[in-house]
Amino acid sequence: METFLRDGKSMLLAYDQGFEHGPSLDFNDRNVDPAYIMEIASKGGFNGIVFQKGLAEKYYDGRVPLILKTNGKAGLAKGEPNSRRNCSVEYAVSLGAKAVGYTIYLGSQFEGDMFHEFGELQEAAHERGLPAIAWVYPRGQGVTNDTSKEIVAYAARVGLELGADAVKIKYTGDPQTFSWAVKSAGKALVYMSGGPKAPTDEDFLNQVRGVMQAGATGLAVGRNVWQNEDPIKMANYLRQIIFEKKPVESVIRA
Ligand code: FBP
Repeated sequence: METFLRDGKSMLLAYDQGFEHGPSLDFNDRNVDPAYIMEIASKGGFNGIVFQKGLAEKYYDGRVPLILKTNGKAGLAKGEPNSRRNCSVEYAVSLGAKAVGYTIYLGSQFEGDMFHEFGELQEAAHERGLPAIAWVYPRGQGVTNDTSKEIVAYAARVGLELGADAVKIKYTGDPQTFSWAVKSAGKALVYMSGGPKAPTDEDFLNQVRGVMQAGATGLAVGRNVWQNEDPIKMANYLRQIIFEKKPVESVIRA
């Protein structure tokens, strides 16, 4: 994961929501354009950008290390979530990827299929010297509260045991409970998944500060950056909290 770290910390920009949620739910006239997101990743000082292969083929320009997301599901189908691979490690490498990503829906009826596919992906990635990042999202018939201390720690642990170099998990809401997830992840690095845009910048920054206080490596965020009126300003705030460990008030008032 070295490629994506600065002083052991990291800030990644995620942009697969057009696939996961559909463009009408999350995008406006500006952020519907992947070239705009590439610009934010570069100017905002992000340590990596997450694209599906179609966006990587047409918009990735090499300015920021690429994480190729190798599976995904659209938001229209009902029922138990399943997400299958749509890109090989070889093809990801040919597009310039320095890591591969994969979502596992822990608790779904189909979790076994995703464990299996992630296992294959992780081995193929490691054979080529690439890290494998697991988005582990508890979801489906076995899950009632996907942000409880117990379930988020379980997600982190499954990622570790499946050989993920890093896990991307949801925030539990406070540093104390999130630190149990970080401990459970062991040597797998922990990234917080951003979630829907918070009501204010301060609300989101408080989450990020809590995540870092809990010992996480950083965050892999989408909507809270590129839905912001001023994504570069938000990126500047985030860098100060993640890398300089500044408190939220001093960052916002500076
Ligand atoms: P956000 O910061 O916008 O939540 O992005 C993180 C992410 O993991 C994306 O990679 C993915 O598209 C999205 O969340 C999935 O969200 P969910 O499945 O929870 O609706």
